Amino acid sequence: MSFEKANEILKEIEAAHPENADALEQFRIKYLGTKGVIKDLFGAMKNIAAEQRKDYGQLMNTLKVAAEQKHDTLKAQFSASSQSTKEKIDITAPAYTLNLGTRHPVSIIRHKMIEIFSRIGFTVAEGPEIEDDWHNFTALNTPEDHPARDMQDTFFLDEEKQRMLRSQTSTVQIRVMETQKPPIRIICPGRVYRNETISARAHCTFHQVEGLYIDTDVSFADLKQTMLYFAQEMFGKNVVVRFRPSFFPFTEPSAEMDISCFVCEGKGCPVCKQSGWVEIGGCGMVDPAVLENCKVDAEKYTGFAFGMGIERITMLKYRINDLRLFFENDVRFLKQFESAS
Ligand code: 2NM
Repeated sequence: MSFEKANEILKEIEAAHPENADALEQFRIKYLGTKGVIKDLFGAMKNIAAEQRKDYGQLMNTLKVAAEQKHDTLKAQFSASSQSTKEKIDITAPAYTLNLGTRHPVSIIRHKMIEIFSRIGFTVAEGPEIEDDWHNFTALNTPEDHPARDMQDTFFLDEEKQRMLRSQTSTVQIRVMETQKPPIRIICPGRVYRNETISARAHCTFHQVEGLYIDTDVSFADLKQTMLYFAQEMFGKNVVVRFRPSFFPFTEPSAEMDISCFVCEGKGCPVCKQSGWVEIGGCGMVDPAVLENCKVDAEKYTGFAFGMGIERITMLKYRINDLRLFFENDVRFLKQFESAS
């Protein structure tokens, strides 16, 4: 090995023109490979006279850098051009089919409920799913020893029971009453959470639409007429409603709402379990204590509220007999409700 030899190789590198990726790889192996020319030249360093070693070393570096630069530049060029040639688009190929999904039955009924209530002046209000004790319990007049405050019923997020997954969407109504002045006419659709054993009729998460109407002179008659309007729009003009006395901490008086069975028109069938009536939700006049908790003047204003489970309404409407079908996401079930558009 000598300076002449090294200079010759430098010229060779500068003159080389690998024309494709394969040739470039040959170039790399020849000059830069572990058994390549440059490695050889470095190995010969020990045979160079001591006083020339520095110059020789510099020449070696020039060589190495020249080979590497040529390699890197060409490699970038080849890979850029190979992509543009490989990815030619066949414009005659048939288009991919877009597999559109269908709306979930619970969503269809949620939309229908919103549509019905919006026709009589209710707007949609939404709020957080992670709530605090005030909005989920205390403002709603729920006593300290109420079973809903039990770990068995509510998913608490801390030991102190200060944060929880909301167990009803009335939490949203508290927020609206706290921040807006009456008249208030809202529905609150949304997901709620309860610590239930999963079965054909119960799940740890489901959806509700709760309604709230607050103004001067709102009466139980307004509540009854509103629910009748909803029931007939949803289930048919022949349906009537029935109210049974009940109890909720946040309403007084409170009632359970039934509709006459829209399947058998009250004669008795499996849907109404031969009773002629099916339960669709709960309701009542908002307790003055709840109004005062939200700084609404209970001397001046009254209001009604109601709550319905969307899954329950959906099951009635489509005659679905097992709640778990809603959460299994089996397309054979889901695609029966709305055609893809
Ligand atoms: C129900 C039944 C009865 C209700 C009460 C309130 C509020 F915030 F005004 F106090 N919101 N929703 C209510 C009343 C909910 O669900 C079965």
